Amino acid sequence: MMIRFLFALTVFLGYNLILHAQNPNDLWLQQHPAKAVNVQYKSKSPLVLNAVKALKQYWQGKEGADISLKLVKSTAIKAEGYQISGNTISATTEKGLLYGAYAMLRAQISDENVAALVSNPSYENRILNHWDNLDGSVERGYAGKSIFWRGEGDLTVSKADLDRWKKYAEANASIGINGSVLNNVNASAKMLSAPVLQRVKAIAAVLRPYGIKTYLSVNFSSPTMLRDLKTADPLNADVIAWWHKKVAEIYKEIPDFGGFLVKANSEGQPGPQDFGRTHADGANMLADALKPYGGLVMWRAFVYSPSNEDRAKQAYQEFVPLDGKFRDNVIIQVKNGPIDFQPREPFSPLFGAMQHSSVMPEFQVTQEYLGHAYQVAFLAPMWEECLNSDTYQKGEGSTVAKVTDGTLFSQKHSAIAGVANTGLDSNWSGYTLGQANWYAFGRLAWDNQLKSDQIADEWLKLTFKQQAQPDLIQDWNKNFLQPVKNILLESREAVVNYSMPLGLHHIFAAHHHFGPGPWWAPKNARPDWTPPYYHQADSLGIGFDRTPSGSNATSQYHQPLADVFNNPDTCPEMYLLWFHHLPWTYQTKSGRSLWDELCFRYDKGLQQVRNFQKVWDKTSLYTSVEVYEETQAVLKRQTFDAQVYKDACLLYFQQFSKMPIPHELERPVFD
Ligand code: GCW
Repeated sequence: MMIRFLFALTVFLGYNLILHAQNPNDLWLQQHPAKAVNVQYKSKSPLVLNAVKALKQYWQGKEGADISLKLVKSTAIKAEGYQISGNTISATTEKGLLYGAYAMLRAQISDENVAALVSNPSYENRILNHWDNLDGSVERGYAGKSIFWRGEGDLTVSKADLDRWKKYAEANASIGINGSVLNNVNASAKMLSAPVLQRVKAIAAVLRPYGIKTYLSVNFSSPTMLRDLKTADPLNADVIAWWHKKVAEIYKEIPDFGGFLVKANSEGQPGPQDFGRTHADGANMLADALKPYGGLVMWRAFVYSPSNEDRAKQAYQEFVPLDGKFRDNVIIQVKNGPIDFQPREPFSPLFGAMQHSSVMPEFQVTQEYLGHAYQVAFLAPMWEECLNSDTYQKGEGSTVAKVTDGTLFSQKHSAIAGVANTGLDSNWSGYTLGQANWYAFGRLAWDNQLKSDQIADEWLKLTFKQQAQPDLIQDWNKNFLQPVKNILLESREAVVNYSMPLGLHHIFAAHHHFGPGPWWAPKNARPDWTPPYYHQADSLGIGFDRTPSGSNATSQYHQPLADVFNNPDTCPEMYLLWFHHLPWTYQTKSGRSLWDELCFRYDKGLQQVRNFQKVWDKTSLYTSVEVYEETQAVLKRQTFDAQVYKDACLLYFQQFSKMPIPHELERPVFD
């Protein structure tokens, strides 16, 4: 009797352990017992073998189904695209078969309808940028140390490295990412040294069978920094020869190397302007070296140097005059907004303005300005907002998506980049819900018309549905999916509300960019870092005048947008203080004064996050204990942070407005 009881207890405990154990490394590819599946395929290439492996490892469809992978000729299926009809996955390339296999697997759990659908990627190159340094640190990384680098002194490749890179590659392939830039745009010249290139080669070898090309960020002064030359002038014959030789050396080791990402003449980084040359001179010199091998140059338009000019205007001023002067293997990489990855910015006016150059969006997956890994912020709504912004550059409907993906301008290459949020943390992204941002970036890069709702839905189903205990699955949608999806979908707006609503921006604390600091100024600060630079709060009002009476940054937008932004009555309220300096008593759309509206928005953000806590608290049965408690802790911290933001900012601004906090907001903070 006792033995039977103990046996039953063991089975029961074991059962619960299995249900509650989530290997954090699983990401959205859950290692649940797969059903049997037969896969027919002809090619033995690593890409196809990985497609077969994925199907066998994760199959949740009909037991014993027969699936076939077919390479076909088709004009409808573009390179890397696929078609699923019935049990057949067709593609014109092996990469397409791999993506088709993952799409089929995704559909089994997310209920997405992929049947008979041709799916082609919006962008040819879908790339993660890692701001990882050789010493293992990650700039703006909140998930631990680099997954690629451990320090110059330790370039050996361990079994743990190989396993991790493989898992990373598999996760990327499952969402269609096909490129990785392995190091920080603030690049060390040592990246191009022979021993480091050996490690790059080893990484590339792991990523390749998953369809991922390897790229490097390069320091423009590498020839001088590596002490080979006395100049890095892009028009100097020795410099040109140096880069040609270096590129040849790289391709000898990595024949499918993707190319270079370059941050030049920005935030102190060297660049062609140091030699009186232009961005085009610099980019073209590198492009010429890469051209014979099919390599690309992604030249960043994030140029930022101290000046008395409005910072939001700088990139447009430097780059638009160069439109049409870049080689066809150069892509200008433009951050979503004109300043710097703020919780909300209008789109960069460069989108659609450079009609004779390839232009690609750069999004930030890591939450530099959105609470690091301490706050829940699902970023798909932010990227969706940018992609769907109308630039009007070719008439109504010229969205950022359409001016960058080749729909409106015949770009030789199209691409999109996301600054990764990955690190050595066992949950990869610092907090588990942060994985949704990695997932979302990949999905939007594949299909720039996807809706945030669908992406959140998919990610939650893939990540959590199979963990639910069988007797709870019936109520899973109601008790877990819907409420948690609402948290995700509302989370970015909540961050905007409690940190910088109504178009306020860059009022962060110090260099770490976490927490409020509208008062912050370093010693002997440059003019653009001295308050009230970004918020311009004074006794008369608040906001940055970017209309013709101010910096006139609005003139960089195409009509009718410039006019829409110029008029505070037509300017979308979410950008109000981005473009206007308005009196504290200005009447906002709600009928409240600007001051009262500011108070309400800050408070709303706080209440939203407090509500997220209450909703999440009810989900304990649906996730592992670790994820439940970890998310609880994140939301608790976030509520605290939101309170600090609200109190600090309102107290600071109140010294200028000299107006009282609205009575309605006088209530206990936490109920
Ligand atoms: O947002 C700023 C960051 C820097 C970053 C820079 C850039 C890599 O604070 O850390 O440097 O942008 O995008 O180059």
